[in-house]
Amino acid sequence: MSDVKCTSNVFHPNSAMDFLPVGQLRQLQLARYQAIVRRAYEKVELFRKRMEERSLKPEDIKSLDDVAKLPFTIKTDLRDTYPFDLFASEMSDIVRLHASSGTTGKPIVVAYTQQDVDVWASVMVRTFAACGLGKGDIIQNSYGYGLFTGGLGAHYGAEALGATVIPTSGGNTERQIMVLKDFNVTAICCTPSYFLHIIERAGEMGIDFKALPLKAGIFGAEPWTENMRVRIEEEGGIKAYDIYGLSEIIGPGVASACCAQEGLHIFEDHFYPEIIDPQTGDPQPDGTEGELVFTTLSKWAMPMIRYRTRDITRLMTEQCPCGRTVRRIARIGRRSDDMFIIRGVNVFPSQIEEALLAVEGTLPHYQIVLTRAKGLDNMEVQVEVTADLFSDKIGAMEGLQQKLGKSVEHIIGIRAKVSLVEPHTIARSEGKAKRLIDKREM
Ligand code: DLL
Repeated sequence: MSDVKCTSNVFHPNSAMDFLPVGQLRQLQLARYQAIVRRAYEKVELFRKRMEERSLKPEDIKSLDDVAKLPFTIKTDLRDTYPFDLFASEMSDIVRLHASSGTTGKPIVVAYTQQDVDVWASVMVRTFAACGLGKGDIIQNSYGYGLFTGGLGAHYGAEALGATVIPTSGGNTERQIMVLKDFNVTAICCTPSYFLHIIERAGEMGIDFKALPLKAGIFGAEPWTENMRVRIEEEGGIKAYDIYGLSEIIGPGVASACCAQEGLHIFEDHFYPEIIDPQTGDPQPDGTEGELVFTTLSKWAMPMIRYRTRDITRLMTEQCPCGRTVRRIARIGRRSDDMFIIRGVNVFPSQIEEALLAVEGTLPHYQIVLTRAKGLDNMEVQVEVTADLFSDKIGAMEGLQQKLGKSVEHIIGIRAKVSLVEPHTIARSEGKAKRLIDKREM
């Protein structure tokens, strides 16, 4: 608590585990790791077979270093065992199912016992507390309710926190704005791109966003950049916190930003992190960028052992000014699988966003369109510009276009056609923004 940035640190009894001495935390993690491997071995056929192929028994996990011997679990394992074959509990002990998009048409299914749902609420309480919220806050939950884990995950956490939760779910932006304004909402939960849409619509409705009691946004479920955070904070007059999670592990509540807003603390007593080289699968030392892998240490209905998230980040081990001892992950800007290759160069949509937002006059609404003509790949970046600029002289537009082109080229190393479009021309999303349109025939 040495840093002035962290004066808003809110302590909630559930957060005690965030501050555990590291030695104690490692002991707890090992005991839980051993128990969950035993459970998965005894109850889940796919996992047992993979252990047997490696001549491994649960008792071979004697230290946390031994976990590197265990097989990985990947997204297609969930597709191949669809719908219920990874469950370790009887259906009669499962109180909730959620689903998320898979690699093919079928979704992946995830399950929770009552104990799992309780753990989920408790890690969401720790998330909200880390973001400075507590009893007395009025939380508008605009994550989608339904099969998506965002809505119900945040909902039960907000209730357990003792806050007032308004379950608006996603969509109907004008009603969202009415609720924000009339119900004295102090925090909103949604994707960062949807929040931008809300601010923009509120502006058109003549609402002064900064005059509202809203003080925090609990944003996640899609990659966003530090530039975008700064813009949201300026335009919304709020603190914008990054929260991370994935259905396979629990949903939201795996990791959260804190008052220091530098990286996201992992709730390590429930989710054991590793960073691996995405090509070789080899464990990487702390601080090295690579693919994030999680083992669920307490998830009873559907234990996940060494699940490869495809999210690229690094583990930050330096002491955080907020005082939490659990490790952090750096903001996740990209996945190992949303990468596209154009003219032999690997590109991530978040890199394009960064290039665009580095230039004044653009709005954070953009789309990347990939086409192929006569065997040549082309990339067009369509980006909305402010209304003032759009109505301005042709010269100014051309100047901006060139600047953006250079900025993109500077960051990704190849040229792209930049098209400036009027505000509101790019389709808005109420959930995850669709940034990439790949029209190439692969
Ligand atoms: O998006 C869970 C969630 C809901 C997280 C609400 C945060 C808030 P899935 O639909 O399974 O679960 O998608 C998980 O979304 O592997 C990341 O690639 C991406 N993702 C989630 N949060 C972030 C974030 C939910 N803060 C996938 N930054 C993950 C970057 C994120 N990417």
